[in-house]
Amino acid sequence: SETTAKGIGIIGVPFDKGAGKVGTNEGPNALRDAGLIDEIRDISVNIDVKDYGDVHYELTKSSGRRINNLRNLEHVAACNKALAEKIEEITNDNRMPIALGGDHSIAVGSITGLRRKMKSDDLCVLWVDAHIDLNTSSSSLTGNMHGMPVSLLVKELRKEWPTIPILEWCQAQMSLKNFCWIGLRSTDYYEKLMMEKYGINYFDMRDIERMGIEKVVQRALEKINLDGKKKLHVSFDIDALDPLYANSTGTPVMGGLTLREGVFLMEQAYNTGTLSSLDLVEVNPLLGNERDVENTVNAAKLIIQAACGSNRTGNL
Ligand code: 5AB
Ligand code: MN
Ligand code: MN
Ligand code: MN
Repeated sequence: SETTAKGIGIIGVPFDKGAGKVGTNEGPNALRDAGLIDEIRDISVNIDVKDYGDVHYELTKSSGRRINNLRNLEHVAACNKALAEKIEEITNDNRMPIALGGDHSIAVGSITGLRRKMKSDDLCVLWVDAHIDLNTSSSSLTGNMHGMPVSLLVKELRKEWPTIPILEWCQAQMSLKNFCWIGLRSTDYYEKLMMEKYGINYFDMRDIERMGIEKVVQRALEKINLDGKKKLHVSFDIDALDPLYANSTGTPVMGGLTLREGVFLMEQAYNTGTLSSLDLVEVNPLLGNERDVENTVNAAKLIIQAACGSNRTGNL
């Protein structure tokens, strides 16, 4: 396929300032220490993986005006601005970027970086999550920006936001029509209102129960990429998985995807030939017991490997 990048580019985003708990900043190194990079290399002899290291950022001097209910806004803005530039660099190198979170606020930088290289309508997003992450500064009950990334990226919700000078570079040009969610089971009241108002595309855990994961993935891709001409970004929040497999995360919700469903979803995304980038977020090695951390990291690795074309039958 013409969209297939020459190689893979890993970028770590050791960031937790968008979440309510500390620890997702340890995510990238937990994945690397568990052998992620070599395991991707083992997928096939001609796979070409480059580790771009971690995103570093410096706080820009605050614009002065404080925006209500956005915890650590300066950090979230600065980190994502730096990430967007890295993602742009990786795509310029003709590699598929994989952003290792970090909390889910990093999707703002990762999707903004991708979108700079294409028309907004040429990109579609599969958001795999227990949560819909559609809050605004006025609707959020927590002020945690990992619950707000989508609303910062889409034009439909631009009017719900005050002007935020330090986020000016994030232009909110995506459309909700190009997003589809899988795995939902915990949405806030205001988020549900928006889901209705904008006719948002989603498949929640009940849909997975009824249709099975294969149909759900197929229908989701039909909704956002019917002719397969768009590039596909998958933003995978590890809390989409059931806490049995991924308990080391800040906002676990029972009754989630099995690891097999998560891996299958990603295999099918890869098989479209349109998969062109991935976020794997919300792994928090400081939460849970030793076994939880091991399970969560291993689950995340399997999801990432599936995005790189690993095949459970065994690769040639
Ligand atoms: B995650 C909640 N809706 O806004 C909020 O893990 C949870 O990136 C957000 O999906 C969860 O704080 C954010 C209550
Ligand atoms: Mn979540
Ligand atoms: Mn999320
Ligand atoms: Mn979470």
